[in-house]
Amino acid sequence: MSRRKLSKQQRARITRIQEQRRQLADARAESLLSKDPANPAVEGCVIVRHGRSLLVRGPDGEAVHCLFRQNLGEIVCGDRVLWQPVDGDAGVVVALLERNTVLSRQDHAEHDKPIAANISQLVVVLAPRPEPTGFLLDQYLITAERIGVRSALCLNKTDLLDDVERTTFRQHFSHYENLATLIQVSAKTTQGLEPLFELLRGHTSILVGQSGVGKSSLINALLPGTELLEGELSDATGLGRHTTSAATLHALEGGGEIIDSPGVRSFRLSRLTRQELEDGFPELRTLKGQCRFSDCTHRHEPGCAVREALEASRIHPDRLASFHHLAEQTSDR
Ligand SMILES: Nc1nc2c(ncn2[C@@H]2O[C@H](COP(=O)(O)OP(=O)(O)OP(=O)(O)O)[C@@H](O)[C@H]2O)c(=O)[nH]1
Ligand SMILES: [Mg+2]
Ligand SMILES: [Zn+2]
Repeated sequence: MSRRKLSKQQRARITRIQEQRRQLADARAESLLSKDPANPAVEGCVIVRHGRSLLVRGPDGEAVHCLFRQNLGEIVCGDRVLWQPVDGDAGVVVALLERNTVLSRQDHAEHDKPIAANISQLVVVLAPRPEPTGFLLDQYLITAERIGVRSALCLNKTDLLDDVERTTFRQHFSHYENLATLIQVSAKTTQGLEPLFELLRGHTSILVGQSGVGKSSLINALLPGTELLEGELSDATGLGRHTTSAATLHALEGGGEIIDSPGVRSFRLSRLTRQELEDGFPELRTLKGQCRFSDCTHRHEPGCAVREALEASRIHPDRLASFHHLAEQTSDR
């Protein structure tokens, strides 16, 4: 059942239960801290969050189970934290360090919900199956523009296509080549994996996209050691397939980190003003102030620089259609 359909009473009950759990988690964290008050706090990076507990990477690369003080806000994968070792091999996170970047999506109540922090690159994964939607891709690219990270398109499952289909598939996205790096790869045959490695080197990247495009498979191919874990998990669920449920960070050999994220059916942008939306499209941003009317909608006005660019093939019609679609949802419409 979707959140929206819950009654007021049900919502109040959920809020009450959540608050009780929060207080319980806080009490446990404080009780652990009081047992080992003298341990100095050390810096770490959040590998994954499961509800009210975290897996944090310690100074020697070891993974430590941590509780966290509940007044620290939403801690997510990729966050840098200070944690205090307690009780043998566990820890309590006592501070959240400043973030360089944060990737968020909107939840049902239209609140921004962080997904991952401190990323420097957003890699949108697409595959011939499930069929890609350009609209979702555009929303990711706008987000990357807005938070100031590099973006790339990774076309996976090329083994499912013959040579002609592969060329067609790539051509379908060729107009994105001005906006993002384009890579064709197969997690199954590992063809094209080397350029992907190069792209990721030295960056903290997040793989995003629809469920089933092969994000986790790509990470398994990049980091053969993790394959075992995925296989075990997938057998344990009995589903024969493991659907990622929480954003998880993996260290890459040779430097850099990669975050696997749960698949989405749709990605809701934060609520933007029309100007913010235009700024999310580099090809529109460069034409800023060049239309005859300052409130030009770029649909039918005379002297529209955007429509001129469209006619001169400097803007792709699908991108402009995406813009118009999204403009209908801007906050200052
Ligand atoms: N033929 C082929 N199948 C692939 C390839 N990569 C992944 N698959 C298959 O696609 C299915 C989904 O792969 P996952 O890696 O679980 O996809 P995901 O994007 O992580 O999915 P979520 O975790 O649900 O978001 C699995 O059955 C994979 O075996 C590929 O390169 N070629
Ligand atoms: Mg996955
Ligand atoms: Zn215009």
